[in-house]
Amino acid sequence: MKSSRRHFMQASLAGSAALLADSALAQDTTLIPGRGPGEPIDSSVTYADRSPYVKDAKMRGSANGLVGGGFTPLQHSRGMVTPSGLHFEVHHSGVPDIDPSEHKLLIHGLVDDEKIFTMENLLRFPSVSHFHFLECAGNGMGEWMAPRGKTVQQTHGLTSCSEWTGVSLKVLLNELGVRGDAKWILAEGDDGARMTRSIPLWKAMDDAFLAYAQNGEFLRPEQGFPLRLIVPGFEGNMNVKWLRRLEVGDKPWWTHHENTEYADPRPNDEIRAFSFYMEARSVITSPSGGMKLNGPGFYEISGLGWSGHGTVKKVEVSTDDGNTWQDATLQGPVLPKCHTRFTHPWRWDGKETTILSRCTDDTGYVQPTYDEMYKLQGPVGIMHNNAIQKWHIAQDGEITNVR
Ligand SMILES: Nc1nc2c(c(=O)[nH]1)N[C@H]1C(S)=C(S)[C@@H](COP(=O)(O)O)O[C@H]1N2
Ligand SMILES: [Mo]
Repeated sequence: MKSSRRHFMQASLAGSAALLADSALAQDTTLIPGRGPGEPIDSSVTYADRSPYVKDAKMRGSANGLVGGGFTPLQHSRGMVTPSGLHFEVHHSGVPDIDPSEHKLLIHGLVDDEKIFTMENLLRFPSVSHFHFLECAGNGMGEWMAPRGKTVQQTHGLTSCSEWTGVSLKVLLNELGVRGDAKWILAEGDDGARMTRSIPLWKAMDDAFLAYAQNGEFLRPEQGFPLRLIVPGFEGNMNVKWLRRLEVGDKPWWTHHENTEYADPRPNDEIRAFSFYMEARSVITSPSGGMKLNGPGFYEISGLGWSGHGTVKKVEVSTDDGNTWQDATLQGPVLPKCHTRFTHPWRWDGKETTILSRCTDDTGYVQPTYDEMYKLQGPVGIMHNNAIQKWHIAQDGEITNVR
């Protein structure tokens, strides 16, 4: 357990051996007496609630009406999984009400055998299950020009992480027989938006899958019930929800979302279409914007790192505005294309400072600063903002987004 020893050593290096000063501990040392029986068991409950004392971890809406969705309260997150009821949502035309017994998936185009699958058919195929993050390419788009979000929910809340279960796309395509000239696949959703995206065939044959379950149960309506595409590590938009049609072709379709919103500006007036990957990013979720430190002393800095290219190799934390950096502990599990929790012990001396984190993935790619992002996209970029996030800590402990 090398990492936990390092963790402990860093903690003791940061000051005296005791992590919490006596004044920070409960003063009343009377033992709590044993309890009598609890509430009678309610056998009519069909789906359990959270503790009534847990009220703060709430979704936060970004829009009303049909276009928009909700942000994950990352400041309250622990570990690497997002509870399904707190998974962020982005809808382009509301959430359709689909009866799974009537839902069908058509696979056609450059295949030997065109087929329509019912949900019952799909559930009979061999299943796969993987933990993956899903991040909207527009996560943090409001932050390009100036720090705007108060909390990490507002600045980074369009990323979440679930265990997804379903059928490997390769297995289905092999069932139909893909023709030699095939290179791309169009995925189409069964919502009013008819969301369509072109997926390269190599990705479809690599690790893409059709998910019908999330965190141990069938998908939430908001996550695409009864069937969605999961394209691990690729921008959220390509993970088409309420999937109804896959068309195999020999070139991309250049759909609305490929032509406009999801293309990125590059130097010399060039545009990068088909960015695909969500590149390595990290953010400190605690302490973070909108929180207040309760006096000097020990705090655990905790956050999430992720990369659409593979696994998180390391996350470094700076508690002095980027002058010095230390390796954080990766809490594990460390899985490919998945949120990875990092922690770092810190003793705050009560002085004004800025804390930030920087992620490196297993390709060697290092999360950029805003200055580096500007060189690439200009200050008016919209999508694929993976720049380093800074939180300022004032002398009174107040934490603000300085980006
Ligand atoms: N059919 C359909 N699929 C869709 C969308 C949509 O509006 N309709 N939104 C996309 C976008 S922009 C994102 S970021 C992800 C969000 O997935 P989630 O709502 O499950 O978090 O779904 C994608 N798939
Ligand atoms: Mo998105």
